[in-house]
Amino acid sequence: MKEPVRIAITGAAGQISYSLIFRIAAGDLLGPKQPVILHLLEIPQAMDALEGVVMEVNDCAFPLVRDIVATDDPNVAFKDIDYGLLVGSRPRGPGMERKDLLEANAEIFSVQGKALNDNAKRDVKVLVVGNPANTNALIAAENAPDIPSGQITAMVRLDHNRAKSQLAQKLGKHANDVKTVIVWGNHSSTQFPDLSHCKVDDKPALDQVDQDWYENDFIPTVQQRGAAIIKARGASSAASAASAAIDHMRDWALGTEGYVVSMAVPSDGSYGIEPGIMYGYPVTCDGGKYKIVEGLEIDDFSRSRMKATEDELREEREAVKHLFGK
Ligand code: NAX
Repeated sequence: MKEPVRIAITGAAGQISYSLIFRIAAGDLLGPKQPVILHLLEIPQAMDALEGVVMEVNDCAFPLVRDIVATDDPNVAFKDIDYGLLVGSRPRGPGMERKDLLEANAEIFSVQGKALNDNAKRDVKVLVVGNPANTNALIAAENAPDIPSGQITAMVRLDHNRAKSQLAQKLGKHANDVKTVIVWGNHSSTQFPDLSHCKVDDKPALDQVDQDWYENDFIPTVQQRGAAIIKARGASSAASAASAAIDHMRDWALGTEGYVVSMAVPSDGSYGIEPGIMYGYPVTCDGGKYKIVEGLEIDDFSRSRMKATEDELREEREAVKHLFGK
């Protein structure tokens, strides 16, 4: 058996974590031969609930779980970690403006960025799920100058998976037959789920659907899918979000074998996107590293959609800039 790896999960008593922790403990992230030590972070008010989660993890007698650290201190939670899944965040309260929400979360993620900087392994892989995920990841990265740039990322994989599934259903195919869906930009309703490079059964997707369906049905359906889940379920996406978080981390750690997935990563200027934001890009992963797919042709329609979501991320950054590196 290998040495155990340390995996931190924040918001560990929340509903996404209630799926995520158990799937990681079962080996879905790093495979059935990789033991894990779970580091579970919560706020003080939720420590009783977290204790209940820990009792349940213990009751599963998972073969791969070597230890559990349950804490309300980010410095303890991030000590020597190899992986960090930052799920916990502040939900929008009554009367809270979008700006207030951005600020409240920026405070949380600046504290957690510093704690990552002070405690995590230098090659830690971090995924921010808690919303607003892209900008929270940016704040964490800005507060973790000793963690190499690019090791803190944000999740657009749920949107990517939703796009694959919507297209597969439309064409009566399986999601496995869908290749090179891209989600550009922000995990928000400005995201751009792009089919212009997508192939289904090795044929261009846009030759198999009409433009009207693409623009007026597919794109808004993917953009609004989170709201549709809340309406149907009475609660926001949880198991599907956990599954996407596992997909993101597993692919990053173990590789995609040339398959293109979407990750929000620091913009390096690729495709004309301004550096200094966390932007959803097409990537491939190999040897524990991701690489932005370069050289795709971008038409005018795609360009305007990519710009709209870039503009939103730039606005979000402006709203929280005062918390950079504080
Ligand atoms: P819950 O409200 O069920 O759980 C959140 C948990 O985080 C709570 O237990 C809370 O006590 C804890 N928490 C709050 N502040 C914390 C802090 N500073 N340190 C540690 N823990 C803290 O929310 P859940 O449904 O699990 O969703 C979690 C986050 O994921 C939300 O921000 C949500 O908006 C976001 N999502 C992001 C998605 C994405 O694709 N990027 C999709 C799903 C989800 O909506």
